Amino acid sequence: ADPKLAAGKTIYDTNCAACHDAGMMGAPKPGDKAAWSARIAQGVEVMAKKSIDGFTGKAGMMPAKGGNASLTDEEVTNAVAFMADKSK
Ligand code: HEB
Repeated sequence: ADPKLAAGKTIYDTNCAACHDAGMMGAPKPGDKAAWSARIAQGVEVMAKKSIDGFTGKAGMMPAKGGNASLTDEEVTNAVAFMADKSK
């Protein structure tokens, strides 16, 4: 198992799941391939940058670092990699 994905799961569970597990306000659910295929096609680096900076898309508003400014860019990137891995 990839240690970055394991680290990403921990970050995801504590910082991202509140919105993403429930699909709250348009947040794509990990495992929902239809919701993720076009996002994954951008590449993890692009998704990570958008998640670090925050962005508003067609589905809703993704807050910068999920609203937790104390997360490092690497922690957010690992969480994004975990989500993408679960959804491909
Ligand atoms: Fe989120 C989206 C990640 C948190 C809400 N996100 C998203 C994405 C990703 C993520 C990757 C996709 C991107 C693209 O497409 O490019 N998140 C994430 C993470 C976290 C989070 C990693 C932790 C840090 N979110 C979150 C929260 C919330 C959210 C907390 C609520 C509040 N998101 C969201 C939404 C979306 C997203 C709504 C969708 C947007 C659009 O429109 O697209």
